[in-house]
Amino acid sequence: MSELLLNLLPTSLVFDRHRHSYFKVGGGQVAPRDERAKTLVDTLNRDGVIVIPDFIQREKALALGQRLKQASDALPQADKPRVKALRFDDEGLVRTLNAEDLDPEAREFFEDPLIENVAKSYACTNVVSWQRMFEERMKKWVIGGADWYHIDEAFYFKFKAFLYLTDVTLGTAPYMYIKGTHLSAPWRQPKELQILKHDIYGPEKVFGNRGNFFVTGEVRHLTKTLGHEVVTCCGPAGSLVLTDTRGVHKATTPNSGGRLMLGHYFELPRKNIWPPTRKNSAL
Ligand SMILES: O=C(O)CCC(=O)C(=O)O
Ligand SMILES: [Fe+2]
Repeated sequence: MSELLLNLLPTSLVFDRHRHSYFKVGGGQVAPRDERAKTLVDTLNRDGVIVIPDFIQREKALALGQRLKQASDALPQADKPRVKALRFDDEGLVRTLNAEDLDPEAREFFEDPLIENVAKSYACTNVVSWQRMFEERMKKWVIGGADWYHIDEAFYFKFKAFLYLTDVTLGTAPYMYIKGTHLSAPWRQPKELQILKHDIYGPEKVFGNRGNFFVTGEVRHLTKTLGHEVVTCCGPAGSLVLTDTRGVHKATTPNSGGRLMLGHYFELPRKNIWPPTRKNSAL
């Protein structure tokens, strides 16, 4: 696709077809395995986010959080090739990759059959378990890069499952989501086009940033004018958040205390859809 053509594309024509053709590339969808999975998938289709407060027992989750924190603290920046603690000190964030190797209960979460089934029913058969992290956001008042509303991707799929390992309240870094913003809509089109151009041509060609962040006026438009509801995903340790991060969402700067969680990302491998061509027909 030439740059000129990309700029001239009638965006509604391209993007309205996107959801359908994208999931076709992904091998179709599997059926929800039971009524519970079906309810979760239906809710995700409508809202893009769901919180299940008692996915695992609170005490078990708290204990797992403490064990993982100890294990992660003991890791150097890059320990073994697989298990790595990535410390983003300026954002007050530590991400330990492949956290399933640190604790059998963490592995149990990453291999949970219900979550995998929901990912494959909501998205598509070919999504894979892509990133398995223990995430620490313990530093109060340290602002992180994801603390403003944004969408992760325009076309590339990310389905995320967060298991809270501390009690998450308004002051302890809840995940926030603007319901229904994962669905195709005219307001998404300029954003999607900017992200697409940025990902293909790089920042110097699009004269600016990736365009996936939202300023206050844009958020107001979504919530006040279009009536999308903001959900602040609080819950005790053991709560599970399932979310499609193509919708508008953000992290929250911790102010009264920190948050520990497991983060499981499912993705359709980028090579299957990227760059968009006639063959993979993602566009
Ligand atoms: O840490 C969070 O609450 C969410 C961060 C975020 O933006 C993401 O995982 O896509
Ligand atoms: Fe994000």
